[in-house]
Amino acid sequence: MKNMKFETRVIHVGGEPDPTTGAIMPPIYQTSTYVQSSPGEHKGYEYTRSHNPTRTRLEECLASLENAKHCFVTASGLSASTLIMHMLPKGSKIICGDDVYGGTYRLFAKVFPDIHEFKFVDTTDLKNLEKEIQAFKPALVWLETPTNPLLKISDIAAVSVLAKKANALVVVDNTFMSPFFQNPLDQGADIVLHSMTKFINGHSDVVGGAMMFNSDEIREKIFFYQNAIGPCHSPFDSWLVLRGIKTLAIRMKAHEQNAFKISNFLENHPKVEKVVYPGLKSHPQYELAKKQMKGFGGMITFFLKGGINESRRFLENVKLFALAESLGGVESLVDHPAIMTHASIPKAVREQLGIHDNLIRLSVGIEDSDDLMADLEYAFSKV
Ligand code: P1T
Repeated sequence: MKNMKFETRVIHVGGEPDPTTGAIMPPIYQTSTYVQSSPGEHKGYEYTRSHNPTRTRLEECLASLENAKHCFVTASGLSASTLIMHMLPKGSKIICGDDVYGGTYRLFAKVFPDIHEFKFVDTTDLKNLEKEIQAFKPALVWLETPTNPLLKISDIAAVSVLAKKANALVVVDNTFMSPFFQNPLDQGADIVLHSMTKFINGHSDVVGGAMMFNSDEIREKIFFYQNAIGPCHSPFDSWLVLRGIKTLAIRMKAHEQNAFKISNFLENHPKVEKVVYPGLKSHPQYELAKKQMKGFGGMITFFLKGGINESRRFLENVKLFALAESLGGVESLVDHPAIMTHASIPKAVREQLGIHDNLIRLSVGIEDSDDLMADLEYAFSKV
């Protein structure tokens, strides 16, 4: 299948008919353990914390989509990040982009500082990043691109060159683009990470994470920690993702088509101060976005004219856009990062980054774009 297109691989890799019955859909191996014929003699499966055939199918599919040799899926996106942190020797130094998902920030700023040392840096500024790498000597550089929620874009290929010179690994959280729009390993990254909860599953009914990479050494380490710590993905959830992922290509195209229209609508709206969408020419890294991404995705961030009161009025009056944390589902969601997804970042840090009270994040779904814009217009009229 290697030479086949994404649209074919997403349906058929890991989606082969069941060899025993011919069932076209993969069975859910809802089992915790596997019978052995003699101690240590088994068919490659011993216990579901370590391996499960339904999960294996999903891992094969995801590895193929990121052009990777290996993939592990985990209980959540954050548990995938946790395993990467455990893989590093105690006392490692990590440079992390300054604008990341609030839960990632919390994990690095509040959980792991007992074990590693972290520095949050603007990874979009290559000159500054080079200086920081030389001075701090990190073992790993963590990029989220585009970032959550400011949609800042880091140059994966250029950062990978800088990191490699300093013998540092590069991890890219590719959640916002999904493997359909961006493949960081092809651009020099060592590990790509996804919250499968988002676009990969696409139906807001599963929490999960995934990591893809080519190194056998990383595979050994991640497998050890996944098995030793235990954040495994349940067979049923893996099956749901295998079901949801089949439409990833058409969903991403539809998300993007709607996001394009809505970003233009917002850019011309009198109640909007500023819109950030990688597909807009006004995005400061529009040229880089065109170069490293195959599309611009379904996430839009915008700043309302006003402050917290205007944001509340707007958020209380949207109807189709559901006010909820998360993103990447077929249904449109709206989020207020300062109060919701990024509340764990101290206010002073948020303000410095630009996550103000008038910042609103949209996860544009695949409904009809006119209905979505009418919904936003109604909420604007109430502000
Ligand atoms: O929620 P979980 O599956 O553990 O994934 C964490 C995560 C990792 N990386 C990025 C870029 C993310 O956006 C997330 C989760 N984000 C949200 C829940 C949110 O609403 O932004």
